[in-house]
Amino acid sequence: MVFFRSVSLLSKLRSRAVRQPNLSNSVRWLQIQTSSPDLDLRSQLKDLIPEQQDRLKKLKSEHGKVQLGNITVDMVLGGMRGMTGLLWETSLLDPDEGIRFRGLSIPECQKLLPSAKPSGEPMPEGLLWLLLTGKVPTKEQADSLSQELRSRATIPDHVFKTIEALPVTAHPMTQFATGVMALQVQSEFQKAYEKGIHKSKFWEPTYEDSLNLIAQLPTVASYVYRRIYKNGQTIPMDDSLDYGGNFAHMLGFGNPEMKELMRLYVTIHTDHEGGNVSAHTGHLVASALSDPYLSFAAALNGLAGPLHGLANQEVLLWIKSVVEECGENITKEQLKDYVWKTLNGGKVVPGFGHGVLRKTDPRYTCQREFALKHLPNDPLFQLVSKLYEVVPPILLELGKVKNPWPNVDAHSGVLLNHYGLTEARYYTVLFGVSRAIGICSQLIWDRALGLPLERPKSVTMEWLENYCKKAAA
Ligand code: NMX
Ligand code: MLT
Repeated sequence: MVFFRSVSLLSKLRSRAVRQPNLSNSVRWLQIQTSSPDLDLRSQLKDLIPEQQDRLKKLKSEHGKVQLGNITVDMVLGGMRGMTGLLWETSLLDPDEGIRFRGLSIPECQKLLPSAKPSGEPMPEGLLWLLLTGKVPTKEQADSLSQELRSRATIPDHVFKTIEALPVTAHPMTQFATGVMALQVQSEFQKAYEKGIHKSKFWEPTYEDSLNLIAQLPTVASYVYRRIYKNGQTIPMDDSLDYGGNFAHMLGFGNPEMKELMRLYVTIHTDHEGGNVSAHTGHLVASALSDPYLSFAAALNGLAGPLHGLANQEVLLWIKSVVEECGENITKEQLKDYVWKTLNGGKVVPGFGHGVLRKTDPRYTCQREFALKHLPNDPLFQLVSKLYEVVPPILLELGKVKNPWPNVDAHSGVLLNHYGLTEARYYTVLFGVSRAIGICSQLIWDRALGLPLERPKSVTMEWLENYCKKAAA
């Protein structure tokens, strides 16, 4: 408990530090103090679990009957929007401010999490440590986790053979999810369950599966990329590189800026509280005690939908179609016409809108800052900037769109495209590798806290009509 408080204290100090720059040194000091020197993530977690179990027990016994709001018919018919119904410890989304990972905003993570190079982008390993423990790791802890993930990354040969059984033309997400299903045969949780493991120990094989899965995903994902786009010529892992750097390397990108982009990309895509389609699906499937591979494969299938993760593919394809039709130096008037043509064709403008956010996604903003720093003259980046001005007023004019502002997917493609990763159909796989870090972190806590089977009540239209008639009488 004390560690979770440290993070919120750290967060408060950070916001004070923004107002009082002379405090920033003490924040740096606090960051070092919040982490004990233990380099073993699993043993840190083991220490934290009993106090979090007690916390949940207390919450249930003291406040279990407190109401969290009213459920309306609109919510039932409207995809459960605004209905609080899930426990998700690793991150929380504020509609105006955006995501906080264990209390830390994206700019705070960029300042506080360890980086692979001085003043560089945060390492995804650092974020994994933060999501799991609520503590900001030291550089030594992040490096130790990098090393551990590399040691877990060997892939059984049958996984590649299973992917090879699919036509090379199969969508990259289909190939990737198939690879994850093939990895499932090594599940420690499944083996332990078959042997009759006591439920108080469920989190332990879940931890093993989760770390193995997170470690192995970049290799599987790179295999899919190199299979489809680079004649199957794979690139082995580099033992000197961290998680994000290695992923860029195995995909075939040696540029140090691309490695930095990959670290940032993976970090910001990891987690977005629990209600988004992929996280919710993973959590739901895992609630049946399906192991992390089964649960994450299900999550990936949700991520592959165009209203969710596939939107990053859709954005770049849409931008490229704009350029094809109107050229790179398109005027704002031409752009407006193109947006209206898309809407009048019964399609959404990809990369804009959100189920929860009501302001520009901070994940968009930090990618824009990356672009302003590294590729300000890239023509597609300039087009994305123009879209920021043109699209929101048009969506507002429609009168029904609740959030006209850009989301994470509006920006990611042009950055990847700039460094040579031009194959838009592949983009959702990158999102998928990243999302495993958030979903698996929460899944370990699901098991540690003994969260129950998820099973909400459904009703028919007739039931609702009768209920409303009775309520009105
Ligand atoms: N373009 C056109 N219409 C839109 C858009 C958009 N970008 N965003 C919302 N609308 C429409 C929406 O389709 C709905 O229309 P209808 O009543 O005719 O069905 C209406 O506006 C109200 O929708 P909202 O309540 O504003 O949004 P909702 O919570 O239902 O959906 C999204 C959220 C993200 C699915 C929606 O904004 C969208 O389709 N955006 C484009 C796709 C996209 O970028 N998805 C990625 C989201 C982030 N991610 O990575 O998952
Ligand atoms: C996500 O990152 O999962 C998306 O922004 C969608 C969401 O939060 O609903």
